[in-house]
Amino acid sequence: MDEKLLSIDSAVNELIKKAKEDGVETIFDRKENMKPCPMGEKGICCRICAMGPCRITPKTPRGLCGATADVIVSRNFARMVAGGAAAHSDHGRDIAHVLHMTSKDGNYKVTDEEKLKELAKRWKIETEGRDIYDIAHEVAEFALNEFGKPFGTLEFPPSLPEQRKKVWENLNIVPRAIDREVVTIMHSTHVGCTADADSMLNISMRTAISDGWGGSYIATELSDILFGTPIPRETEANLGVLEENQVNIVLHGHEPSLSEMIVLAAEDPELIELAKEVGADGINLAGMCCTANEVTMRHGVKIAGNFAQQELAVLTGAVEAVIVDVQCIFPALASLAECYHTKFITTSPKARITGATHIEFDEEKALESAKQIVREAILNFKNRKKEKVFIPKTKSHAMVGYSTKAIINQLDKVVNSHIDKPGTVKPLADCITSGVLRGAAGIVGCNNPKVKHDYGHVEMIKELIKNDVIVVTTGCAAQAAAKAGLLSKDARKLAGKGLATVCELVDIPPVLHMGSCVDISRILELVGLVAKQLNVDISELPVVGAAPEWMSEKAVSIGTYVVSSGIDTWLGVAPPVTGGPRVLEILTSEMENMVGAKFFVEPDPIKAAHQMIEKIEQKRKVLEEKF
Ligand code: CUV
Ligand code: SF4
Repeated sequence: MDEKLLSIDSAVNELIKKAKEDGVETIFDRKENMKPCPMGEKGICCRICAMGPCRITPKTPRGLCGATADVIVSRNFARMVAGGAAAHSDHGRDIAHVLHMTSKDGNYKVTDEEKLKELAKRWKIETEGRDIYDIAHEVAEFALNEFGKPFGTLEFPPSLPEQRKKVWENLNIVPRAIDREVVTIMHSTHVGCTADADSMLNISMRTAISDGWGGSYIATELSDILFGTPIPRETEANLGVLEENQVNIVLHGHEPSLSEMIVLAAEDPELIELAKEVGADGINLAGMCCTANEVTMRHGVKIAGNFAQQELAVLTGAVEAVIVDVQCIFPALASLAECYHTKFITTSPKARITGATHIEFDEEKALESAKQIVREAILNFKNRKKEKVFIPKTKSHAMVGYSTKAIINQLDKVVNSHIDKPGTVKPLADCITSGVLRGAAGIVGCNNPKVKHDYGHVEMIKELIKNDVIVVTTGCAAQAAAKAGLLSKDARKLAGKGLATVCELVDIPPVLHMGSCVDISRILELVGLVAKQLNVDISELPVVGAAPEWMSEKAVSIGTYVVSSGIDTWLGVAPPVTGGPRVLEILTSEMENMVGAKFFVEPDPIKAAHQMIEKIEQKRKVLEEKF
């Protein structure tokens, strides 16, 4: 196996080599030996009841109950959507609980009062003359109610264009309460319920929409209220951000309620003193996966790497603790950490891992809990084995923190205040209608060893910006971009003339880091606002999406809500639906007639980028006739 082929990131390849020398295995080794099940790959294996498992073959075209390939594939797909929507939305719910816990003297406070009041007004909660914390608690209760309210439909944010809502109404896919949609999928996929691919996919769309425009949107808005709405700031990315002479703590997972407290704890003078006592120069925090996105957007905490790099951080031998909460955490970290001095600390009852050190994070005593966890890391510094340490030199400069509000602030730089009022997305809409920017692309999602690490993200982004398509990014895609230097303002030199000019005038990089996976709601918000500005539906905009290296159920939910929102979406890895001809037909063709967008599958990121550009130009033609 040629190790050079595994990643475009030299830090990754160097550490894969170290793994061999150290005699430990990583995902890259396990991938070599894993032979995926061909049934599972096509989605035609059903384990929904104990009469099975049933597998669809030419000799057995139906399960014992009579379920066809399409029935089985569509149910499996729906359950992936449910898993993903549940993960994002439960994260949103946790954040709502934290908002409900805020008080003037507590660990958790309201940081963005303006955003809180805006949201309160939207939800018709009285703000006049009230204590900010009374408002916060009522907003939190309102949000919590969105998960399980018995009647009515989801409260949509004002960024959702009316036209889009009509599309959903006509298809009967307007979500009701968020939990209810997830439960409906679990119910409908139970043996003896939905046995119709079309209906199953409608239900999937409704659930996915409740994630993107519901659970995830709530997670983002409430996180901003609690911890601040991100503004542009500088950071660095890749394993080179780990420090030889400091206590290195890697923050991995998703919910900012934990990582925010760790950031605070790491600033505690007593703990910094303790770090010095054990012989370190200080405490160095570095993020991984979406937690990295959360804390870099709000504090500039450096990014250690993305999903495929979590084991490699431990392999440097220089990490005192990997602190995790929920989602995207390799169970492999437990046994790997044992080969080094690293403490692998789980904190959430929702994600306990055999072999890990479990220190439950108590939100009621958040800062105290966080300090205890940081102290564990510091005390572990003495166990570091110098001869086992290897920190790759590689790191890149990046700009992060482009919330919708931050983008609008940047756009204000070019507003001619005699004609237009500041504080809107009009300059962006103008750039798109005039053709200076051909369009926009959201590049999101994970790493997947089926794709050469980071290759899918980086090549696609480069090709798009070269062709004057502005890119917004979240998740592990954003981190791939950061490591490749694409989030730096310098990356303008890789952009086409139109995009480079816009970047210069507005003072932004050509690729904008908009946050974590739940922050894809920021992308929906931005796109929705541009559509409203132009009085068109989202599906009419020259806007596309892609997940070149996706792997999680969350990504299936995301893909489904992005397409349901009217944005054509390219996947670099085929979802397990190829065994269901009708399912495939709906996802890759018929959805276009239903919601104005569909899925494309293209493993080659450059080919995919050109398909995306072609789609953008098609949409432009129609749009230009309107203006
Ligand atoms: Ni939530 S879902 S690997 S961390 S983007 Fe990264 Fe993002 Fe996928 Fe997970
Ligand atoms: Fe087999 Fe039907 Fe049971 Fe699935 S639900 S395992 S297809 S009998």
